[in-house]
Amino acid sequence: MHTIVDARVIISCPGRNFVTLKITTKSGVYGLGDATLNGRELAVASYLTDHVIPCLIGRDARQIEDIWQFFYRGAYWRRGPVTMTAIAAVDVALWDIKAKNANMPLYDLLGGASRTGVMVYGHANGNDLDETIAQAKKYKEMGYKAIRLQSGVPGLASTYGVSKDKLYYEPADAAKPTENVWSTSRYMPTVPKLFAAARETLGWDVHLLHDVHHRLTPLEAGRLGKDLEPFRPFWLEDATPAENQAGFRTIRQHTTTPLAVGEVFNSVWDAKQLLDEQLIDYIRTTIVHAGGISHVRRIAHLAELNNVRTGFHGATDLSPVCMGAALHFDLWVPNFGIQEYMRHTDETDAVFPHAYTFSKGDLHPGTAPGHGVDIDEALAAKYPYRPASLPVNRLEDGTLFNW
Ligand code: CS2
Ligand code: MG
Repeated sequence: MHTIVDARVIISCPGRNFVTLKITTKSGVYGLGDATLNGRELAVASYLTDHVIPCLIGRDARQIEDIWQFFYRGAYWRRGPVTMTAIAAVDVALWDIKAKNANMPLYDLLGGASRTGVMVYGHANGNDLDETIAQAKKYKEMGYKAIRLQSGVPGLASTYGVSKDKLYYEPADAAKPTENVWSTSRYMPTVPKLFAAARETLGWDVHLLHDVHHRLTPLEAGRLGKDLEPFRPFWLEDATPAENQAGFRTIRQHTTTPLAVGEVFNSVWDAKQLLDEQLIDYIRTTIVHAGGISHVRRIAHLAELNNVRTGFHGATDLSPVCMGAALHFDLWVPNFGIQEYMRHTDETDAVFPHAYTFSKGDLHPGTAPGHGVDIDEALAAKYPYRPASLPVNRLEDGTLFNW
């Protein structure tokens, strides 16, 4: 009944590429895991097909932890985004199967609901301050309690987070990396003006967030955090590249603005110093890129010991399968903070029918057994893979910089 008899990788591109792992047991019960790594989808698909699936067939699907350890310790070349995304897909699919066999929603299997709903934040962006504020007003009217603000920068042709289409933002916009131009000195003065205008227009009963997207030095991040303090941001995200975790000590010395980081992390080791030293306030590392529920649960527990809350990544390049599973985790985890919610397109939602719903600024995963997300394989087959890469950034003098 519990023996894994089939495991398949399904690649589909309903507007953007998604990679899904479907594991089926002898009883016919199957589980789904998201294996999408934006711009590196085929690398994960190959890792699963060539190195994981041959070792999965014949195993007992109930042994989630043993299977996790087999693919983590057994890989020898531990960690890394490709490996940990592949392991995550297996892990989430097996948790989906276990919850279906228990005939309970995944959050009940994890320990039950700790809250009535999952507070989410939407993305308001625009080419300039006025456009961004106008979008933010629409999100507030839609009932969002939290809104991320990203605006164009005068003098720069493009910048992170400002989409051509206001609701759906997809940064992987070409087969080969698009080259964007960046200027920190042009950017720095724009964010405090944006937040001042937002507070003026939206008031104080809405959380406001901003994503720096890895583009400042720790000292510059301290400066920006201090400049934003009068406007009480919910968080400043990815203020500086986090390979050098100690760099966050500098930011902490200069500002009380809450800090969020971790969407590019793929294991607890990427965050351990940040958590042990309480250098951040929210950890964004989510289940699709960090080994699945089994590993992110460890990260969340270490965060809990250090007054850090979860703030999972939830961009459109994480599939509805990831969103569905993340919402079950969010509903259960004691140190929940917030969940990012970039709505998927209608064509994506049609490929991935799901039980989660939005109401009054919260998402709820639903009570369907498992994580509540399925895949319409016939429809998925109608959207073939399309090469797509994330952009790169250069400074105005041509220096290759952080995107
Ligand atoms: C962003 C993402 O959602 C976020 O906070 O950082 O849009 C990120 O740029 C993409 O997920 C990269 O694929
Ligand atoms: Mg981000």
